[in-house]
Formats: sequence, structure tokens, C-alpha cells
Amino acid sequence: MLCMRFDVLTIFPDMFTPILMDSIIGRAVKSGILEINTINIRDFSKDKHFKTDDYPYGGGSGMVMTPQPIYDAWQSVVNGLDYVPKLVYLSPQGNCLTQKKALELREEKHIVLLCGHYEGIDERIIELIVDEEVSIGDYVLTGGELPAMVLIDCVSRLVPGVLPSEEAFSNESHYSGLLEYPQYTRPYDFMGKTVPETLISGHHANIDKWRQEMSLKRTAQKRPDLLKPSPL
Ligand code: 4HQ
Repeated sequence: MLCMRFDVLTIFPDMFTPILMDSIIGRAVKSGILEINTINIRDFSKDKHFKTDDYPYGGGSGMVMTPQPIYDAWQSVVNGLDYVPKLVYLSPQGNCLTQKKALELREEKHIVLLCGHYEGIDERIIELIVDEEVSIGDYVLTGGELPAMVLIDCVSRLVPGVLPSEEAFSNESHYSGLLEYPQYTRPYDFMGKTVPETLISGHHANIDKWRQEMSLKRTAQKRPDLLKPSPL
């Protein structure tokens, strides 16, 4: 039944409740296809005030997350397993989270996500236990929680049974590398604008052809970079 497990190491576990509630992801958790746990790093602090951060060596502004509570929180997840789950640290320095990366991460049965705050985490944690750094884009956030949620969402929907129908993700945006074709629903006429005739023709070969052409045209117009051969 269980298909994929995520454990999130964070100082803000409550931020994850919305994605575990009534969303598609929440439904998959309830049905047992996904397991998502949050681990509060603060619970593992050996400091008398349960501190999880400290001043940076060498000075400078901001705080750095202390290695000890992070290491112990990770140990609490790994203890008792007969394998070592992949540990991903969400960071602007990481590999970009693309659809290709999501398909790759989907192959893992268990991923541990580490969310950093302030100026980041002590470098020795990255050297000792982080397997991969992943970025959700070239902008700066206040913490790794939103990136972790983005990663969980886009990887989870690739897990069989999470989406209502199996084919739902196979012909959409970024799967083929093209953008999605325009979609219409009722009414036929909205504010004087009607639905393209091909779509109401019932001729499925023509509909497929129209959709393919629109995908290509749209990609050329809105995201020409996606049509250029990638450097890899
Ligand atoms: N942060 N993609 C700084 C990000 C980020 C991103 C997470 C802010 C880590 C320490 N993470 N903390 N962009 O901006 O993943």
C-alpha cells in the first residue's frame, strides 16, 4: 500500500498541516499511499533553552542553525531502518527542481527533507549527511519549508494512485517539454467569446492535432527557451 515516505526536519512543523489536510496530497496520506511526517528539530536541542541557532564564526549578520539538533533529528528518522534514506537540503545553491528532477526523486521510496532558516545551516551538516541540495528557483525565501512543500507536492503527484487518474500527468505541461494547450468548459459562449469549433466537432484526430499545434505555438510564443536544445 505505502508507496512513498517523506520526513521533514523543520523548526516550523505546523506550517505543513495545510498540505496534509483536504488537498489531493492529504487524501493520498489518508489512503496510505503516502506517509508524510514532520520532525521538530527543536525537540532534539540539547541546549537548556532549546536553541537551534547560534552566531556565525568569523562574525557577520544573522544566525546559523546549529549542527547538533539537526544531526540528532536525522538520527531519529534513520534509526532502525535497514537502508539510508536520501537526505535533501532545500537551498538556493541546489540543483533546480524541474519536472525531470521530480521524476528522478519519485524513484526514491523514502526522502528526508531538511529545511533551513536564518543564514542557513552549519556547513558540516551538508558535508556529513546531506545527499543533495535542491533549489525551487532563483529567489531568496525566509526558510526551506515552502520549497519542501513544493517538492512534496510535485513529486507526490507522480506516485501512482495519488492523482485521480493514472494518465492525468502523462500528457501535461512539462511532461512532453511543451506547455499545455488551451482548455475550455461550458458555456459554449461566454461574454460573446465562443469555444474553438474543432473542440465541439467530435472528430478526435482533429482535436488531437489542434491540441498538439496549440501546445507548440504557445511554447514558441510564451517559453521559446523550452524549444531550444538543452546544453545536456
Ligand atoms: N531558502 N529554493 C534560505 C531558499 C530556497 C530556494 C531555503 C532560503 C534555505 C536557508 N530553498 N534558507 N529558493 O530560498 O530552496
